[in-house]
Order: sequence, then structure tokens, then C-alpha cells
Amino acid sequence: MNWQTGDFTWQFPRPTLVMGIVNVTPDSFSDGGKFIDAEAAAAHALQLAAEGAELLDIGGESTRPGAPPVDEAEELRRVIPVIEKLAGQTDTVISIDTQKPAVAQAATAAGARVINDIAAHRVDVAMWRVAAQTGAGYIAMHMQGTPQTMQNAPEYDDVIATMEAFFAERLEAMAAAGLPAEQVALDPGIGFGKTTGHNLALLAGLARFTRFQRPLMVGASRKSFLGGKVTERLGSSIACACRAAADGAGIVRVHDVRETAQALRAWEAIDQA
Ligand code: 7PM
Repeated sequence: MNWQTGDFTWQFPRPTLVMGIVNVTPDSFSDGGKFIDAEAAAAHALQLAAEGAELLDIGGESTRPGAPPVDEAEELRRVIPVIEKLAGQTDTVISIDTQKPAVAQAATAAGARVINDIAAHRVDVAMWRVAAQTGAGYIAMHMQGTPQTMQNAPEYDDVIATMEAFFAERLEAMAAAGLPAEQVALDPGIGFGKTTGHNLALLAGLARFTRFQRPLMVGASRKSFLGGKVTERLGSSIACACRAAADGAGIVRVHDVRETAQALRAWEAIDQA
């Protein structure tokens, strides 16, 4: 199976790809005031690449439950300078984490080769058109509700069956809109309109989604269902990454790249023995 991301094609099966998270928001990389320090964000991204990230996910809008949306001009101001700096300094594949077609368009023009769309539950032909026209990889993530409302008592009859139906329907709709499956990766959206029970069930049942023959992405890193303080979730985050890899995840989206890559490479060596 191939995953096309711009001018680069990934061949699966292969060792699980590590995507490093780079939040370009004022609480992460500010100059002390309200302006983003693009230089510091790019330096952090390069550090993650050196630690073993094969993809760098650049996001300018916090998707924290309850977080207010960021307007387009502000999102562009945050992420485009960082992507431009990175594209000039590394061949590591850059991903733009956005829900806005205009941001995806500008980001791909600046050098991003993947569009990470947490709003893939919305029919957004404009977003799919950007992916189709640029040849960028497209990550279709499931979310129930919106970031503002998603954690208000999420409910599913059968979360695995719901996810299977969602992936099947989205792949069909995207193909009909001219976005080939070869560009698409699927993500169950851990934490996005799910209880702890739903998140655990999705991780336990991940292998069910391999039938779509698309790369599966899992983002469990530091999420609240892991319990404990956010600064004390490294071990549990790594457990999720290794379990996801064992069940067929092609990509894991993580904060702690060095430690996660180390764990995955050891796990893979054992698996190959
Ligand atoms: C607060 C809560 C802040 C959760 C940030 C988050 C995913 C993603 C995020 C994911 C894909 C985080 C999340 N999670 N994109 N963006 N899959 N495709 O932990 O699981 O970074 S935001």
C-alpha cells in the first residue's frame, strides 16, 4: 500500500512513522507577549526531526476541548512563517494541522506536503480540492461534535462500527470529489468526542480498520483519558503508541518523539526476531 504526500510516496508496511507535534500557539512559542516566535517554533520542529520524527505537524489553532476558534488571518500569521523556515531547512515531511482550506492552500504553497484535517466529519469539498490539486497527503480524522461541545457526554451504540462506517463513507465521498484514496490516511480521533471507554475500545479494536488498506494514524500522546497529570503521561503515551503499532498503525502523532521512536524501534526489532 502506498501513501502519496506531495512529491513523496511512503510504502507500507514499514516501521511506524513518528509525527512530531509542533503547536504554534501563543502559549507554546510566544516572544513573551502575544506574538509568535517563528524561529523558536522552527527550531523545536528541527529538534523533533533530529530525534526521529519523519513528519512534523504544524498547528496554529488549539483544538483543546472548549478552546475558541482562531480566525484565518491569525492562523496564517502563526503557521506560514514557520513552514517557510522549515521547508528551507529540512526534507522532513511537513504537515499542516488546520480545518481551513485557505490555510491548507497557503501551507502547501509554502512547502507542507500533508493536510491534517480534524474536521473531516464535515463535508468540505474545498478542503478536498486543495488536497487533490496539490497532491498532498490528507489525514481524515473522526470527531463527534465540535471542539467546543465534543466532550459533553459523547455517545455511540458501537464506537468501532461507527468508525468503520465513517471511514467507508468518507473514502467514498472523497473519491467522488476527486481526492484519490492513495492520498488519504485515516484517524479515529482519540479524545475527540469520546469517553475514556470509547478511546480504549478504539485502541483495542484498531486492527479492524486495517481492512481499508489505508495508513492508520493514532494520536493518544498526553491525552487526558490516560489519567494523571499531563506532565506525567509519557509511559502511558508510549504504551498507546506501541500497542497501536502492533495493531497496524502506520503513523503515531506524539509530543515526545525521542522516547516514542526509541520504544517503537525496540518493539519492532523484537517483532522481527
Ligand atoms: C488539547 C487536547 C490540546 C487535545 C490538543 C489536543 C489529534 C490531532 C490533535 C489526533 C489528528 C493533541 C490534541 N489530536 N490530529 N490533533 N489526530 N489527526 O493532543 O489525534 O495534540 S490536538
